[in-house]
Amino acid sequence: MSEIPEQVVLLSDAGEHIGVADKALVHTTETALHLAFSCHVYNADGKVLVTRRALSKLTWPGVWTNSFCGHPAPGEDMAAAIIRRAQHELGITVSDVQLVLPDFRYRAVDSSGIVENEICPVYRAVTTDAVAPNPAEVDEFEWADPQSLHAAVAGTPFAFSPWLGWQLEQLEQL
Ligand SMILES: [Mn+2]
Repeated sequence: MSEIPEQVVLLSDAGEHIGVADKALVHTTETALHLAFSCHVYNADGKVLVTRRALSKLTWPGVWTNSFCGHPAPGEDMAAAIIRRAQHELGITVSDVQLVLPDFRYRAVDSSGIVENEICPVYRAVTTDAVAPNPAEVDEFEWADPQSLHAAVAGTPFAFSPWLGWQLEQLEQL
């Protein structure tokens, strides 16, 4: 069975769509700027979902990070991409999807040398579902008190994904 390779949207420095690329080929040591999103999922108790990236992932394997991230497919609505990835990575349905950092952008280099380079608007969403992680994406997860997570990431940012640290810094300034 063959699958169409997952594609990402390439962006100009001004954020205009300038093309598409295979997701599997875009993340290299000279990754071109592309469109992504990050999502922070909350439960009914106000806890935030923190996930540990699968050990098999190309970038930042085994690193603790925000609930989930993804790349919208060319022409795909961002909310639709978020709902799709929540189901794929975590087996959950999310609702009340809110854009909280529309202009978030970052470039980071993994210890392997692989670069992430994204315009990556940040969303928050809620779920009432039990998390059922896809082992190809998520190794472990925890529901954390948001203030405790902020303190941990601010105190030891090296123990988390770089984008989580930058996102929490910017969210604190809202
Ligand atoms: Mn990416």
